[in-house]
Formats: sequence, structure tokens, C-alpha cells
Amino acid sequence: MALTIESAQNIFSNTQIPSPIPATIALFDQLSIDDQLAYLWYAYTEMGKTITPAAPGAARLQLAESLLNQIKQMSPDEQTKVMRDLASRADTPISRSYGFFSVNTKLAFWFELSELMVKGFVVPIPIGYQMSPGVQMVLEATKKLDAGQQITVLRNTVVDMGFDTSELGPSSSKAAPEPAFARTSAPITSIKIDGVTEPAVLGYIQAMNSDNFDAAIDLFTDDGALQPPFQKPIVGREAIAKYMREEAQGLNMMPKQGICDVQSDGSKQLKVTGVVQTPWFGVTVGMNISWRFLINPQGKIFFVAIDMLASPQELMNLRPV
Ligand code: 45D
Repeated sequence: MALTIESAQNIFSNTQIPSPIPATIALFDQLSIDDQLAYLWYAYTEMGKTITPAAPGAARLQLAESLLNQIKQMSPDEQTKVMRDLASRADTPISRSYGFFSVNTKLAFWFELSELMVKGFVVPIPIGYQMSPGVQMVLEATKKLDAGQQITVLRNTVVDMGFDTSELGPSSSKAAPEPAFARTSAPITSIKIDGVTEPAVLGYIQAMNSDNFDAAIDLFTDDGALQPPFQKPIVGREAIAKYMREEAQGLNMMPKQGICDVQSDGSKQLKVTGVVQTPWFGVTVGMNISWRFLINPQGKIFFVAIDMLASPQELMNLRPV
């Protein structure tokens, strides 16, 4: 039987991913735009008491520099309007430029903007803003999340801001090469996963841990797919390679345990659980995740889904289904 992405998506369907992350974002989406901005500001500053992202490198900041300079020179009211436009995904020149940024450039933009807020060059929340009770509710829900889930909520809301440029085709800024994340420690290369010896899986983790995306891509079938957390599958080697160069740099992947189910056609279904660290927060934040691999009879990766786990208990949920 031919392998299909639809059936691959359902392997290990007992993995608990209806995680509190989409639930929190759904609450956030119901807030007014000013409440959304206020929520994010409070959540970000509250989180900053325990963890703060690493400053983005100069090369990455340069991609956002002209936008940041424009905003710096604006009046407080104009600055508030820019932030409202970004949060409501309005079609404005600034909101379009932002929409063309890569995920990491969007994060770097907000990182720098928050520095400008602290220094008093940019207003954090609209002058005269009155908080609605809904904000407090979403903040309470956020406090119950672990650090890995909290930074994912922030990341996903930041990614969704700005005008959606996906229908507009590539722009010159979209084509800007993605600056590398400097690794602060040597990549983790000796991978041992309890219960898993599959070479494609071990090779994948090892390649990703040294940002060797060409080696990782070689492990996929031509029509292979990668499904990031809360996203649709990215299909085909070229698309996966582009995605990895933009969004998978500098990650530390620490798989711990897994199971392997050999099917009658010779394909294998594997579920591996473990912890991933993002270069934005390094060793201070670990995210509990699972990889669900479908390996074809020739030993190539046909499909891999990456899911944020609902809770640490899920790390041990390794029953075949
Ligand atoms: O004033 O195997 C706000 C893949 C607004 C690849 C702000 C992967 C208000 C394959 C925006 C709040 C990548 C899928 C200010 C594995 C406001 C693979 C500022 C998984 C100032 C394993 C906010 C990788 C700021 C994973 C500055 C799971 C916020 C990676 C900054 C996960 C937030 C990475 C930052 C995550 C968040 C990174 C920097 C969750 C970074 C999050």
C-alpha cells in the first residue's frame, strides 16, 4: 500500500497534543486589539523576571532596522497605531514589511522594540489604556503553562501579526539570507535514544543538532513531509530545506526514549519523546516534544511530525496506536 501523508499524520494518534497552547491562544484571539497588546506586554514582562531571550545578532537586527528607525521617530500616538495595525494584521506599508519578515526576524523586531520601550523611545501600551477583565483571565491561564509553552504562545502570536503576505509572492526582503544563530556550546552529537536504533532517526537528530540541513534532507524521500507543531505538513525536500534554514537553526535536540513499530510492508512507525531548546533561550527553557516518524521500507523518512506535548507525563506515553 502506498504511503500517504494523510495516513502518516494519524500514526500514534494517542499523543496528547490538544495542549494548553492553542487553548490559550484561542482566549487571546477573543480580546480586543488593545487588550491583546496589553496582554502580550504584561506576559512578556512577567516572563522576563525569570527568563529573557538572548539578544539577536547584529545581522538579524539589520533586517528589521529600517522599520525600527521609522517607529522610533514617530509620535507616541503613531507608534500605538503601528502596533495596533500589526496586531490586527491591517494592510499598511509597515504591516506588509513585517509580514515579509521570517519568524526569527519578527521575534528580533519585537525584542528590539521592547528594548526601545524600556529606554522610553517607544510607548508600550496606548496612553490612557484601561485593562478589561478578559486580559486578567488570559494572563492567569498563561501563568499555569510551563516556560516552554509560554514562549510558544508568545512566538505564535508574534508570527501571526502583520499583513498576511503569503499570497503576494516573494519580495526582496523575503529573499534576504537568514543569518546564522551562533551556537553557544558544542552541538550534542552522541545521540542515544532508549528503544530506538533506526539509523534515519539517529542521523536526523545528529544532522539537525549541527545545523547540517543538507544531511538531514538527504534522509527524506523526495515526496517526504515535515509537520511542525500546530502547522500543516511541509512537503518535498526543497520546501523542507527552506523551512529548516529559516526556522530550525541552532536547536538543541535531546531525544530520550522511543518505540519502533515495524509494519507488514516493511515500513516503520516510530515515536520519540524528549526535550528541545531554542537558541533564543538556550538551556534555560526546555520544551517537551515528540517526533512521530514514518520510515519507508528503504529506510528513508517519508513523514515526521513534531508536536509540543501537553505535559511532562506525555514524555512516557509510548504506546503504539
Ligand atoms: O510590547 O525536528 C510582544 C522544528 C508584544 C524543526 C512584545 C523543530 C507586545 C524540526 C510581541 C509580546 C523547528 C519543527 C512586546 C524540531 C510588546 C524538528 C515582545 C522544533 C515588546 C524539533 C515579545 C522546534 C518578544 C521548536 C520579544 C519546538 C518575544 C522550537 C520573544 C520552538 C519571544 C521555539 C521569543 C520557540 C520566543 C521559540 C524569542 C518556541 C521564542 C520561542
